[in-house]
Amino acid sequence: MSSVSFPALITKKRNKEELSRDEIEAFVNGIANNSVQDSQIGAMLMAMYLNDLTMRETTDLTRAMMNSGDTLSWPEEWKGNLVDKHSTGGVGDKVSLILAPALAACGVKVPMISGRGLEHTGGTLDKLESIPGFQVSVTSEKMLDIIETVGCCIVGQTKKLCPADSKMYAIRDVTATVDNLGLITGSIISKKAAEKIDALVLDVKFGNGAFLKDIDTARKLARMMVGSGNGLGINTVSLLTSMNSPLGKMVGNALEVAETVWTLQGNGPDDLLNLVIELGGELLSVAGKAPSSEEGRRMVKDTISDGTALARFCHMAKAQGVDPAKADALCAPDTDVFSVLPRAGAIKELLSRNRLCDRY
Ligand code: IUR
Repeated sequence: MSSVSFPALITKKRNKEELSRDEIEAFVNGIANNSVQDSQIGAMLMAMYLNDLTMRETTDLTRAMMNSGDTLSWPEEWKGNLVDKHSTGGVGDKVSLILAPALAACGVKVPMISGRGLEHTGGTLDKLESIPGFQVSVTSEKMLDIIETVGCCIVGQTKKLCPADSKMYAIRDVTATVDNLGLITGSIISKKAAEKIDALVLDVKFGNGAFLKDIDTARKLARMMVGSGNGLGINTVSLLTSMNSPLGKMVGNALEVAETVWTLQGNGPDDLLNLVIELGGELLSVAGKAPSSEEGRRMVKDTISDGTALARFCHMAKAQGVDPAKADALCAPDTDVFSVLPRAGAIKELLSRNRLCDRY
């Protein structure tokens, strides 16, 4: 759009009219190049919050946010093989740490960009950083190299990826506009779309330990995110899963890494293992890598029982900076994972008092 009047766009949305794709792009580009004032962003977010975004507006917002910064690019021969997973977050949710290497062992490529903890839920990056030496900040060249050799990596976001989202999120946070389904969808899916993946599975959690408490709202968000992902050409599927109790038995960064290793060794708790298998099966199916989700589930399960997922996890840890001897010690059969993880003494003491180890 040639010359845009931001107040006119705010007025239009305030008056409950739909914004066109060009109008949404103009506003988001204005956010990215600092030509829209923070007060205008706040006003637009509140207009969107109060009047909601249609599915079409949400997809256009997501696309514009994705295009506000760098996007990743991959070798031509990887086309069709790039997949990822996103969870809206829950207590004890260490699924990504297990699923990424399991998927890599199934032969797909997983350029997973993860986040930090939000409210009471821990972040995948914080969990991985409890392994001494694990680097989550890597360049895109290094990311390509790791995925080439390992098949997966789990890294943090750079400032250049979806810069409009960082700005919008900061303003949503102080203008009481966080919990709008269209805005949440734009924020989450734009970052996944910037990875330039072909397929995506979403774990949308509901319940008293989740960001969304009731299943109906979770279902609406799931539908919106699936619609937006598909609208951007990503084969997207979503599962609604309960967060009325923590996932697995371990909660806390180092403890969750320990439970990840135990699960990859075939000794994980059923709820965690089943969720990994369900999400992986749906993803492989929607990605066209398995003829059905049932077959996809079998593929994921096999990588855990034959040890190939654990081997990928160990390889990923080494590729992301962990001392090879330490990574081997962490993943070895019959290993004491706490000999590698920090605060081993304190954690062991806690475990022995709570007798949590017995359950394994
Ligand atoms: N995570 C995101 O990446 N964006 C959001 O808006 C929320 C969680 I809520």
